[in-house]
This record gives sequence, C-alpha cells and structure tokens, in this order.
Amino acid sequence: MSSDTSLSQTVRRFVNRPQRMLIGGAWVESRTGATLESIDPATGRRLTTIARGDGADVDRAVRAARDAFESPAWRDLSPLERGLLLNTLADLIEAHADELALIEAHDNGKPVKVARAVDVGSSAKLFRYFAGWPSKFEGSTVPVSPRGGLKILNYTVHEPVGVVGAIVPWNFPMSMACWKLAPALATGNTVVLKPAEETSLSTLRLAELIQEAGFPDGVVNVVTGTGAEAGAAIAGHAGVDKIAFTGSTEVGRLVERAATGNLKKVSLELGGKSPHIVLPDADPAQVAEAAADAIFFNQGQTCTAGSRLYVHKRIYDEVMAALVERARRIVVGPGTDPGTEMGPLVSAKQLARVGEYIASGRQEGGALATGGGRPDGLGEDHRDGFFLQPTIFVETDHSMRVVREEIFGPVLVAMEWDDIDDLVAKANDTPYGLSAGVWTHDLKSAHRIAAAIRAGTVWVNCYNLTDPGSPFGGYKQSGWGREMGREVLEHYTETKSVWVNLT
Ligand code: TXE
Repeated sequence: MSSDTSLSQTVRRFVNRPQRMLIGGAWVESRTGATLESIDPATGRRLTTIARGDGADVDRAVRAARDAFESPAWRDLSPLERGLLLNTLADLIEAHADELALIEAHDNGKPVKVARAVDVGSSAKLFRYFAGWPSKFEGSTVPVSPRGGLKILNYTVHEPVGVVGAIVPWNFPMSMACWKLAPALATGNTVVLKPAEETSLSTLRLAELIQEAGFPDGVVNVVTGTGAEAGAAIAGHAGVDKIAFTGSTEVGRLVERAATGNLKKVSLELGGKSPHIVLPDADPAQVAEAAADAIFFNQGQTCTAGSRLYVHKRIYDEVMAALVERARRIVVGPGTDPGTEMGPLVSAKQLARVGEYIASGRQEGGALATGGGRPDGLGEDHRDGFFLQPTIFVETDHSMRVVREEIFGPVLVAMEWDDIDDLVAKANDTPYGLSAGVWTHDLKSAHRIAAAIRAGTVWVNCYNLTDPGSPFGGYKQSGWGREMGREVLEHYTETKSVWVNLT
C-alpha cells in the first residue's frame, strides 16, 4: 500500500468519525448530547457530526480555562519553557502537515495544495515566530519625575489578560485558529476557541496535537457549535476577559455589543472589498495572472480578496483579454484532487449567497465577461457539490451592489480608470479598509497611492502576502486592532506600572 493511500485512509477515518469537544483536557459530548452535521462541500453529502455546544458547554470550558490560567502548571512556566511548547507544536504541525491539509480539503473544500502551502505551512511558521516572543516581550523602566524629590524606580511588566475567547470563520479554519492561539499562548493566556460550524475538523485535529505537545489541560479548550449558541455564549460570558473574532462585519457588531457586559477587550478582523489597482506601465500578462490569483485564490473566500479591479484605460483591453482567458483555464474540482486549482464554495448557504450577488449584478446592468454559472464536467459524484465558475463582471460602476458589498466568492468586478485622483477616491469609496494592491514600476505613484489608500495592508507589485512578523488588520469597518507582529502582543496583555519608592 502506498503512503498516499494510507494517509487518505487515516484522514477518511478522522473526517468520518463523530467528533467531540476538548474541555479541561477531556474529550466530551455536548451537555445536551446534540450534534450538527459537517458537510463535504464537494459532494453536498454528510461527512460526519460535530458536538453542538451551547451556553452550558461554554460555561464548563471557561471554568476549565480559568482554572488552567491560575494553575502553577501553566502560570509558573518560564518564558523559555512556554516558547518551547509553541515550538513543539510547530514541529507537530509540520510532521502532520499532509494529513492536516487533506482534512482541510475534505472539510472546507479548498485545494489540498493550497491547504498544505498556505493554511498548514503558515500555521507552523506562526508558532515558530511566536515561540520567540515569551522571552523577548520586555517591559521598560520609565524615567519619572515625582513631586517632592522622591527617588522612584518605575517599571512596567506585561501580564496576560486571562481567558481569551476566540471565534473564527470557515475560510481559513486552521490558520485563523492559529492566528489567535499563537499570540494568546505566547503571552500566557488560556483559550476557549470556537471554530466555525462548517469547518471544525482541522481545529479538532490541531487540538489533539496541542495535547500531544504537552500544553497543560484546560489551557486550550475547543467548543464546537453554532454562532448563535456557542459563539454568542462566549462573547457574552462574564468569565472571558478578551474576545478575538474573525468573521463578518455584521456578526462583529453583535460580538462587540455582547462583550460590553464585563467590558471585555475586543479585537475584530472583519470583511473587505479590496481595490486592486493597475497603472498604465504595468505588464498586462503579469497583472492578469496576479489579478486572477488575488480574486480566485481560496474560491474568493478571502477577506483580502482583490475583488475590485481598476485598470488604466490604456491597457484595460489587453489586461482583460488575458484575465478572462486565465479565468477560463482555472481547473475547478474537488479540493482533495491534487490537480484542482479552485474547489467548491464552503456551503450551500454561501453558494446561494454568491449566486444572488451574480443575479443582482446582471439586473443592475453589469455584463458577465466569463463565468456566472456551474462548471461543466464535474461528474456524477460531485453533482450536488457547491461549485461555481470563476466569474468576472465588466461594465460595472459604484452604484452596483456587486461593486459595493463583500461577495466572498469567486466574483471579480472590473472597471477602467483615467484620472488618478478619481481612482483614489473610488478605491476609498467603501466602508471597508482591509487591503489594496498596486501594480506599477513608477515608484512615486506607488508610494503616493499607498499613502492615499485607507487600508491596513497595501501590496505593491505583489498580492496576498502575509508574514507572522507583519501586522495585519483593517481600517474603518474592516476591524479593530492588528493581528501578528509585535503589535498583536498588546491585545493579549495588560501592562502594569510598578512604582517603588527608593527614598
Ligand atoms: O460569517 P459569520 P458567515 C463574511 C463574508 C461571508 C459572510 C457570512 O462576507 O459571506 O461573512 O459568512 C460565529 N455571536 N465573512 O455567516 O456568521 C460563527 O459561528 C458570536 C468574512 O459564515 O460572521 C463563526 O464561527 N459568534 C470573514 C464566525 O462567527 C457568532 C470570514 C464567523 O461567522 C455569532 C467569514 C454570534 N451571534 C465570513 N454568529 C473574514 N473577514 O474573513 C456567528 N458567529
């Protein structure tokens, strides 16, 4: 038997197994015994069931997290020992990378090679990066000038906030969980994590690896279930000190409101409608390739998707011809097939939502340059999968919903531009401010545009690059706070100022 076959059998067994939740180091059913179905997006059929946790389960998990936070087994670990645990977890993620990627491909639908390189690869790298911080996140000594000539030593120390509630979405299930876990654990917090109900499986496998790495019981707890039950219970729980949320702007608002009860600290990473800008000196073939990747990567279910393309009118026709041709060549298929470039959308609900946007774009006068429907030739087994063709709208303008709202699917709107001030105004004409891309060799224009765009990330002659060392987050309604880099550590710690009278 080849190792590929044995891996796919191992993964099949895991994704078909009824799943429980990890609370206080034990794998448990929900208190009520209720479950939810986890659906295979490539077939529309049931993969398995997950526990449907509710308020009582969240309560158990928060208590376990509080106990772990206060226990010497976690609290008294030295910074180097905490760093070592994070590094051990990174080792385990790397050792199980093919398995984790295949689980993600089954559960989320994304191409297995994308899951391997992006979701799993970036998660291991993230834990490596954060493994270095416990021993380096220093406080300071402050040269204060007190009244009355007192001699004072004033210094600051960073302390963990306590119990972190992490609520994550389905588009990058494992890496979004890791974006919360790595800084939370590096700074000594404990966590109650809720994966999205559509895609809990890779997080549950990750939780097994967290146990294997040797984290004390209760440091990481995973409660599965719906947003309205388990998610809302975490957001409103008086025993949770901080919420880290990634998801829709709409739910972000609910989470923020629920968190005010005990004035939890809140960080939010929300939606986007990112402008992708092409200047007249850019290479049309290179730009077409990049624009296709920026929108169709991860089936367009990426908060930073380059979903509004603005091409200078001098090269518009050339770029669009190459882009449409590229979009038509994208291989759409099940995520578990190694040749697939674009998988199915995550759920029937998301497919319906994106379908409604395509219908609205047509009604409002947009023209389909390509796509808009179901791809042909997928075979009987995938007849009920949530597949959609890579889709490009032209003849669009800023009055249309497809231009104004986040679609979160493989749908690009393209527009031509002529005047740079008007272009910048249009790029900023959105309630979102997550990211933007600019293609040009003209340094002055690149920096001018980068400065003028109101967004947390601007990519110049590249797109969708992230790194654990570089802060990521949104302006405007794309969120609060930053993830990754040194900046994220502030969100997971309190700063204590200590005054010592030496007089
Ligand atoms: O997201 P939700 P949905 C956007 C995208 C997409 C749309 C809807 O436009 O089309 O949102 O997707 C949990 N209290 N993004 O409905 O509901 C939920 O269980 C607490 C962009 O799936 O925001 C899941 O774990 N939690 C985004 C998480 O919130 C609640 C990624 C996200 O789900 C809750 C995902 C509640 N009341 C969707 N209700 C991005 N920025 O990357 C739900 N949840």
